[in-house]
Amino acid sequence: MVVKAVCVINGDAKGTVFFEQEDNGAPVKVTGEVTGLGKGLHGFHVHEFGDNTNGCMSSGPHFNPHSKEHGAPGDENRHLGDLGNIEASGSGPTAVNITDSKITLVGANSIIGRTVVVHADPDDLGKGGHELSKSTGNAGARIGCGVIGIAKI
Ligand SMILES: [Cu+2]
Ligand SMILES: [Zn+2]
Repeated sequence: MVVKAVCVINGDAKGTVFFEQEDNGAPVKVTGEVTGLGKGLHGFHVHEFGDNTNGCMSSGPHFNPHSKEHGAPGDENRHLGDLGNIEASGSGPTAVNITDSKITLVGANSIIGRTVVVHADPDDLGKGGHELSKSTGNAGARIGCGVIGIAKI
């Protein structure tokens, strides 16, 4: 059974992102658009809490139910929420087009009810050598976020 979720991102960066998973265990397709981004790479993550009471800060750290280090989407040792970067061209909306085989929309580790955060800076994917590389990718400020909800099919 196909499961669909949606996230409306608000802040200096705004957008809508859709999530779709064909079956439990299948990869999740993440598609959509974000506006308001400066040219270049911007960290793009699922953070732990679907709590925006104090803006994007209330969403907590990267969603990490398996107690791993921050990494690249293709790494085995990565947070579940590590979706890497999206790249803004500097003109027009930034497309989001990610297929990820670690996140899921079903079961105990579902990302539904958690928060997508878009960052001001590039995610160094754990390899930047900065003190924050292994926790946040040193991706800087949280410039847009939104809670992931169940989508109307
Ligand atoms: Cu983040
Ligand atoms: Zn992470």
